[in-house]
Amino acid sequence: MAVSMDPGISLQELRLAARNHALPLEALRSPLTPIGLHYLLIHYDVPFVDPDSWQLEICGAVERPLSLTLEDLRRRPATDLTATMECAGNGRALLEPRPVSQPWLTEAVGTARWGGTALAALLEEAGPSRAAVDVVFAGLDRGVEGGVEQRYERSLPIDEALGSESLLAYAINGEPLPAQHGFPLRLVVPGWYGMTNVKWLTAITVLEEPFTGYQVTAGYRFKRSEDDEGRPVTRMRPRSLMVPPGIPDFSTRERILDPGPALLEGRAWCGRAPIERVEVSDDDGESWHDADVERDLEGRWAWVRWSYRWEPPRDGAFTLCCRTTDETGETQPLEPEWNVGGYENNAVQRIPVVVRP
Ligand SMILES: Nc1nc2c(c(=O)[nH]1)N[C@H]1C(S)=C(S)[C@@H](COP(=O)(O)O)O[C@H]1N2
Ligand SMILES: [Mo]
Repeated sequence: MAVSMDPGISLQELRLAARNHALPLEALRSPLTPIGLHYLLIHYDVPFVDPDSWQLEICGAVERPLSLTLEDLRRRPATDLTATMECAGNGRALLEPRPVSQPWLTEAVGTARWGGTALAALLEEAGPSRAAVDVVFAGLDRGVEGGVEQRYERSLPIDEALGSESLLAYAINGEPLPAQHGFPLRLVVPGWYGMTNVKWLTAITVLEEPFTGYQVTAGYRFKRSEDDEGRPVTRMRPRSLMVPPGIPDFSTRERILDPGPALLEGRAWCGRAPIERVEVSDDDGESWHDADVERDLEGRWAWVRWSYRWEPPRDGAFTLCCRTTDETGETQPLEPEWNVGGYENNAVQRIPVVVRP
């Protein structure tokens, strides 16, 4: 059996890829991603948490530090938030040269209905200092990254923490959070790339100076070269994906279609501005045709569904593509912008298909 694999993919990357799985693209048909099909990204190990002794600390530059049990959090006003989450490294393995890290192709994304309590209300109760700058969210998981031993920590600017619909989530799609998604509590910041949504949350610390932790000053920066200081990676760029049509060849994943019209469909999302349009191409991005866009989930932060009835003009090979444009006019590029960490690659997805005679 001929297996063609990029010879550059290392065992190290394969080990990461085997732990952290992507969304099978056929699951784009489902408005909410079934829990087991939502993508996963875990930098270190999934921590084992005893829910009876677990507590959330809210501390630092606050008037009233708080210690909350899971019961305390569950007794607070509950809200739901439907949000599409995408890993900032999605598309990394398609960059050349390939940054060595979790080798995502295009499908590190999922949409969930998160259940929990509002972050802003809880922070207001703790009373952040007027001089507050950043809020740091710490997970229970520890590891070494870039030579630095750390627990997983990310910060949000105080205005973002107080002004957004961010949620402290203890439920996903109506179920308690499973271990891999952050049991017992995770942060959900709608519109931001995945790394901001800290899992296994244990402490929220308000700072009066900018946070300088690894995951903000070293990790998750868009840098053109190693010496470039770069800029922080924040909100999701516009992106669309297509359910690969037809049937796949097992080993090459090439798609085989019967002659006649085919329904092309998929999803589009953006964390910066609402989706304006989705277009489809059957000639590798030479010409584009508008798809129908349908909002089948509630709220601003969920992906939209798109569909397009494609009439193959002949039999043979085609490269199908889709691209979306947000309300500010930002559209997906045909080629990615290379950067050191392999972040924010929202280049259009290309799906080679063969229409049989
Ligand atoms: N504590 C902690 N939180 C974390 C991570 C982690 O490794 N540890 N990974 C982050 C990254 S990079 C992403 S993309 C999302 C993935 O969330 P999911 O696995 O629930 O899809 O979680 C984020 N939160
Ligand atoms: Mo990520």
